[in-house]
Amino acid sequence: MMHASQESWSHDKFTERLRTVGREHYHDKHPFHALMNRGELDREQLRVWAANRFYYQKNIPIKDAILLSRIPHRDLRQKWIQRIIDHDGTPTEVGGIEKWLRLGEAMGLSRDDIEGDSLLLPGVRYAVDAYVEFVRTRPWVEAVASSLTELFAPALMAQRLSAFEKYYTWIDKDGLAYFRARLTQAPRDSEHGLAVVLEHCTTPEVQRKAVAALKFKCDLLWAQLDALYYYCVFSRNSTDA
Ligand code: AHQ
Repeated sequence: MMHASQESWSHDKFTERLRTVGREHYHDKHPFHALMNRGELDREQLRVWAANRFYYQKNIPIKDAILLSRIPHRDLRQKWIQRIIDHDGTPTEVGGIEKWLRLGEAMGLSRDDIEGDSLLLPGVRYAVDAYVEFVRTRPWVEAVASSLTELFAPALMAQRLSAFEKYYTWIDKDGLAYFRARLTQAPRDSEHGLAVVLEHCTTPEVQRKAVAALKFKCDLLWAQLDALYYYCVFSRNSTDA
């Protein structure tokens, strides 16, 4: 609903509105991440998390390819395509999806377990599918805005890496290569994404839709962890400490 009094936010004000969404809703604050970062997850719980997060990871290049096909600016596509390469890799370069499979193997999962979605929880599936559908159907700049959760990811990646290295020493350190790569890829991607959103969201209505897109994405990240928290904490007997 447009109010006549609404004016476009300055870049600083718009950026602050976006950052406030993360401060209030990003999934670094979810109880499941709190358990993980305190070293309180057992091996089975970590395996279920890794297998479910794989469904999110394998859909990232799919949503980025959909988004790429909807960006009307060649210079933006030239940058955005790097995200697909980062995850799918190349015939000579291991990408994020392969690194995540190796993380799962380092936790004792088989590639079939992971790629066959045998451990996939309904809530995770529907949250991830909602993300892909959002990118497929919303205006392309709102889809770019939804990726800005990565403004808040580097701190979480650093926290996660140190928790894994301190508490989950049974996981071979080489399995953590995915998180190390994100420490540089996430800031690069979110810096570009923010510049695109600031440049192309120029009316009060579109700016507010971009903030809503970021909140939507925070909610779908949160929903995945709700499903995992329920499964890991309430609905199974832990058999493998
Ligand atoms: O590993 C992650 C990743 O590759 C991406 C891409 C990006 C997007 O385009 O939406 N979001 C994202 C995220 C990744 N890891 C999550 C995590 O907690 O490990 C965080 C998530 C994000 O912040 O959106």
